[in-house]
Amino acid sequence: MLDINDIISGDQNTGARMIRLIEDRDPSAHEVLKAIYPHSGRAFIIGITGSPGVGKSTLIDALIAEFRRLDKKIGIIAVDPSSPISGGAILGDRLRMQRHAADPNVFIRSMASRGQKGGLSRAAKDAVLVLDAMGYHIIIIETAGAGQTEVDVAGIAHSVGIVTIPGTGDGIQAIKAGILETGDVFILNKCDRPDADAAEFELNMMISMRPASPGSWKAVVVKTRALDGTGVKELAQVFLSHYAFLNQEGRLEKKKKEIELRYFQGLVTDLVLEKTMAALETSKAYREALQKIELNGTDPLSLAETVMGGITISNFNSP
Ligand SMILES: Nc1nc2c(ncn2[C@@H]2O[C@H](COP(=O)(O)OP(=O)(O)OP(=O)(O)O)[C@@H](O)[C@H]2O)c(=O)[nH]1
Ligand SMILES: [Mg+2]
Repeated sequence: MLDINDIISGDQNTGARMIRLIEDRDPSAHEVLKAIYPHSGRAFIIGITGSPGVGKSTLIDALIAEFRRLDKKIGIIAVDPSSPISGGAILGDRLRMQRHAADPNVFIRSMASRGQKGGLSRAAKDAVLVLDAMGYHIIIIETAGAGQTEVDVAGIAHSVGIVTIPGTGDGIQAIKAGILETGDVFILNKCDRPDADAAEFELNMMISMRPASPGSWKAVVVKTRALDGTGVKELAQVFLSHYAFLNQEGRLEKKKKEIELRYFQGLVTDLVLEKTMAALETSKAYREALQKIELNGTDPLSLAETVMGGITISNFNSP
């Protein structure tokens, strides 16, 4: 097992090893997570989501620089990235990339969806816990908002930024209704493109149609050009003002409790599945059922009910 003190003291090699264990669903990860849990809960967690290619990684790269200027330690989890964070590599801007890479107060990891039983959301949440315990002030999770392994970023982050771009295709129409509801900050990136003002107008319209309760956060639209950093300073400030807003009237505590509840439910679901399957796979009834399917094609629906004993599948539909 990893030495939890190395995680708490912020050792990046140990942090990276731990995230690999989480990715691999290594059983020892669970014990480490338990041990570091009391050291977590201090970070501000930002989710950045949006269709592939809208510029999330480039934006995050610029945001890192902005938050570093405010002397924040920054941790990044990129979930299932198709392109790397640190525009550096893409831009050929080596200086910029090296600045972040050499900065001991910045930690960037990506996570892939390979072999994830409990889903990538659970793995991302586990990884956030690690970065939190490592002492990062701000943790940013990048997820692609359109894809099969979609991560429920609103179920993990305190503040959700949704990135869109002007024009058709990957534009505003691409925001799914469910995602629109969860956005706290709407980032209109690539505003060097034509139609930025029209897109901003449209976004504001959509936001104004969301049902708002009194005292709730009013979503903000921020126009950016991640490539040259235009608007990124303002974007950082908007996230920080959302954080200040959450810190009033117990809002952050309430949100954290909701996130913990969802985490707990996910953990229980995973454990029920794991333990039930482990128990079943060694049971006689299960082995017999497998043979029956192989031998004479008994209907799998009745067999599933049989192996589960008294529990019939229709029970799952009862209130
Ligand atoms: N014109 C323009 N291009 C940009 C801007 N921001 C990012 N890009 C470019 O858009 C492309 C995609 O950027 P990424 O940062 O990789 O986008 P992403 O959303 O992280 O993409 P995935 O991780 O693949 O979902 C790159 O070629 C960037 O250089 C911008 O403000 N204006
Ligand atoms: Mg990316």
